[in-house]
Amino acid sequence: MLKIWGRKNSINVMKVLWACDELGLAFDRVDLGGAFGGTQEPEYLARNPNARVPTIEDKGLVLWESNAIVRYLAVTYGNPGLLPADTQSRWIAEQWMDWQQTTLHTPATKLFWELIRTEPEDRDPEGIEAARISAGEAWTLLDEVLAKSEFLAGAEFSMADIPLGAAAFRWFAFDIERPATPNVRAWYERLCQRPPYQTHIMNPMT
Ligand SMILES: N[C@@H](CCC(=O)N[C@@H](CS)C(=O)NCC(=O)O)C(=O)O
Repeated sequence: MLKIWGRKNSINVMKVLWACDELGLAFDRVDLGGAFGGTQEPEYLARNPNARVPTIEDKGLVLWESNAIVRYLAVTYGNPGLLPADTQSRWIAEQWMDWQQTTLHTPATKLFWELIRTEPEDRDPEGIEAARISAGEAWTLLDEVLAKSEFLAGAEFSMADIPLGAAAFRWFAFDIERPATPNVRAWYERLCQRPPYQTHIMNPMT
């Protein structure tokens, strides 16, 4: 059975759990990382020398990096389901998954750590403001894309929606001013209708 190492309040673990649930895949998950510790244990480092969560093992393959895992699950179990049906949409999906890691991730992570994991008196107001503006610009860019299609890689939900969909829940939950992005909001509300999103993403941030 597919094995997953990682605590379920990690956004990167959430992506994997959401993908599994979309695909109806059974898995065995071990709590690890954060308050659970374990990322520096030799046994874990042998699987994931990057010492982060998530890590999976499936059919003898050990894999880490959340978006790579979502891609693996989509290609292995998600056709049809999470893998876009046509080749061009497949590469558009890949593009948005990379964009989440390279463009949105840094400001989104700054906001999360400052607003959720840092006491108000210890926060970095200038850093929060810079991250808010930077993330707002990224979501505004996405708003133009989502004006033209229901989901990121076209008319159907796909693997592309998972990394950015996980980030969207936090973005709309933060107590901050956001630019108007009606198309992102409508896409997010479509995601909110999906039971796997409700189960794995729509939870209090800790
Ligand atoms: N690029 C990696 C980042 C993984 C990562 O930074 N995971 C965080 C949790 S979201 C982590 O392992 N933090 C240390 C810990 O939980 O102990 C991925 O997408 O999987």
